[in-house]
Parts: sequence; structure tokens; C-alpha cells
Amino acid sequence: MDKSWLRLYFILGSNNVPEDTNVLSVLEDALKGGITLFQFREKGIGARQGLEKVELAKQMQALCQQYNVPFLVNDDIDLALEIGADGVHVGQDDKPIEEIRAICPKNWIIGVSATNTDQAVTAKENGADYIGVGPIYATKTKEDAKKPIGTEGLQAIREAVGNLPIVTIGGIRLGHVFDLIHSGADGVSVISSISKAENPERMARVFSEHLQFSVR
Ligand code: 3NM
Repeated sequence: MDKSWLRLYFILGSNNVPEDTNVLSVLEDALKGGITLFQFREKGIGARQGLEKVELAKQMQALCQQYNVPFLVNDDIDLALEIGADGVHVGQDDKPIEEIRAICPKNWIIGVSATNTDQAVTAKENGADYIGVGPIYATKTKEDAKKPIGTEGLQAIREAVGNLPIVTIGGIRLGHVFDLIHSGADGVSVISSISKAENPERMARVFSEHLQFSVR
């Protein structure tokens, strides 16, 4: 995969936006602001299910296609196959990569979460296209998030996996971008920094600018 896709990786589900805010308009704003990859993550309280979830996924996918941004689905392999997503992101407790590769299109992007060097190295050996490393900082967005690993944890993982593409996750704000890139990240993935920003388009644009000036 093209690792520049990881630079500004936005993740969103219907419960990640402020009340009375349309989740599709937040995604479109983020696309206008310059996100480079998108992950549909419909989880937690009030998450849509069944046909409603499929419908939302299709609407988000259509927006991403309009802006030429790859569309990944979190965990739900069946949904990703059904709608023809560009790939999936899976956690440590989800389907193993070998099993996904056996049933998915050849060019699928498969990302795996890793919070320590063992998980990261195993994901690399199993053929992950990239790893999502975190949580780097404390986050309120994911209820069962592990203990933050900081930039030290990121550096250790970078050393362990060589040039495997890494995107960082967990509590990432604008001011963290420079340190993350200089600690080995190829990009940042964010939910609330953009989804709950007063102006998601402007926030995505400013993230994108910070990333340009943080080249390793
Ligand atoms: N996964 P925010 S942390 C979805 O550590 C997710 O694997 C994490 O949201 C992990 O940018 C996290 O609002 C939440 O902190 C990220």
C-alpha cells in the first residue's frame, strides 16, 4: 500500500459527533479538509446495526469515492466484502489476517492494531499492510482503551518492525503531530480531534499542514 495514505487517517462512527450534528456532513467536511484515508467504525452506545449500518456505510463510502480517499471498515469483514470496501482494520481479538486474506480481494488493505512490540512484530509476520499503534495518549473515545504507551512505546515498535507502515492512534491533538512523526509514525489517526471540532474542515486542513511541516 501507499504509506502516504496513512498521513491523516480519519475514523468515524455515528456516535462520535456532537448531538444534533449530521455524521455525513462531518465526514464531508473532513474530506474537504484533506484527510487521506477513512475508516468506518460503528461501535458503542447507540451504534447502528443491520440495514441501517449498511446504509450509513454505503453513504460514507460514496463520499470517500467522490474525494478519491480509500474507505476501510473496522472489524466487520462481512460488511466490507458486501459493499466492496478498500479493506479492513482489525483488532487483536478479531479474525486473523490469514483468514481474511483467504476470502478478500487481492488488493485489500488490511490494518491491525498493536499496543506493544510483540503484537506489532506478529502483525508484520502475518502480512499486515500497516499497523495502528496506540493508544499513544489517554483517550475518552474508546472505553476499553489500554494504558497509553507514549512516544517511547512508539519508538520501540518502530525499531522492532523496520519500515512497516505505522499510523498512531489515541488522544492525538494538533500539538502532538511533530513528535509522533519524529518518533517513527507515518501518520496520525484521529476521531474526536476532527469529529468534535467546531469546524472539522478547518481542523483537518490544519492537521494536514502540520503533517507537511513534520516530514522526517
Ligand atoms: N483505538 P480519539 S484508541 C479507536 O488504542 C481507538 O487501539 C485505540 O479516538 C487504540 O482520537 C482509539 O478521539 C480512540 O482519541 C481514538
